[in-house]
Amino acid sequence: MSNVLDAIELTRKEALLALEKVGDVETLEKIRIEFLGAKGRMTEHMRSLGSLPKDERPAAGQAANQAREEISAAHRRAAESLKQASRRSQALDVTLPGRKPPRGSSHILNRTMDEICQVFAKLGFSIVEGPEIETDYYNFEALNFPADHPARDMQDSLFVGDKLLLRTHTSPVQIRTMEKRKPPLWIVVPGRTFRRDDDITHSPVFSQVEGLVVDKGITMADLKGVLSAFASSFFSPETTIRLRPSFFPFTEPSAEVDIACVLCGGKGCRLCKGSGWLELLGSGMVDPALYDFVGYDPNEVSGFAFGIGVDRAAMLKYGLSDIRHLYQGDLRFLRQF
Ligand code: FA5
Repeated sequence: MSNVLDAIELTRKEALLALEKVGDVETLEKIRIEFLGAKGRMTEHMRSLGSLPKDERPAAGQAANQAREEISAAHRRAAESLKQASRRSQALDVTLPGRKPPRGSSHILNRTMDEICQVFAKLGFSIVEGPEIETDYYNFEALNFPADHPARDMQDSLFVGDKLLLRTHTSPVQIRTMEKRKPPLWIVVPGRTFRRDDDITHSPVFSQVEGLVVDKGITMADLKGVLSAFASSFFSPETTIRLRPSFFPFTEPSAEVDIACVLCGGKGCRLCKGSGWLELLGSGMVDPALYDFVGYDPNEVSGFAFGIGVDRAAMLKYGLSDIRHLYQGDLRFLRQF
């Protein structure tokens, strides 16, 4: 009797050990055939029960049934864990090409600002920057806007402290640069600017590129020549400009510069409201009063300055109808450029 029970126990142990180690479905199937198959070792044990003496049969039968159930259960567990491992390896298919993380790109406003600066760099201008939080002195006073001067109303300002504000234009960098450097000066100043404005062509945050030239014998013809070269390089070679009289406290005479409408070429259309022209920037000859603030001699030097609205330049170049598209971060809009 103990021989039969020992043999069943040996088969059970060997089967469970083999199932514990199994690493692939082919081996699993071989194990199943060896232990549980029609000619397998457990089937042999069951068959041999009939030849045992009657009184030994129940115990041997019970041991054989129990061993078979245990082996079957271990086989099911091994099959399930192999299935799961294969699913996991499919989820991690190392042969698939990698997923590329989405790549960002330069915002259309930054690109426009770079393009503007590049045009002026080619004309011999160098780039200068200044602070976004500015004093009342540099933003207004030294640019010939005395306290309570009505021209301050043209730039609704955001103050952040006593006589401290978010700069309303890039013109303060004119003064900061002239204080530090002697002529000749040929500079452009790209930067962010802020006003209490908000409609389809005005944003509370916008950008400007300031230009300043101070040298010997500079005239209004130089201003027009430089800005014509800019317009034909930035927009298209056929783009013409016109100067329209205007007023800024820090330039005299002053001019708004318009470009021939980018849509109709000057014939008159919906975009230019029939006039054939689109306003691009403010400009003028540096008011000699500024030279007093920085210690230049107005008999020695003269100059011109301009301030390009970068947002406006981008809107004109790409035909945008609402400035707010530039600040909403909507990828469907941004991906078009
Ligand atoms: C000025 O800011 C002067 N500093 C420009 C200047 C420089 C004149 C040097 C003379 C010499 P103005 O307020 O017109 O000027 O603004 C210049 C340009 O900035 C405008 O033509 C417009 O394109 C842009 N701009 C002004 N306010 C806004 C705004 N809220 N949103 C978007 N663009 C604006």
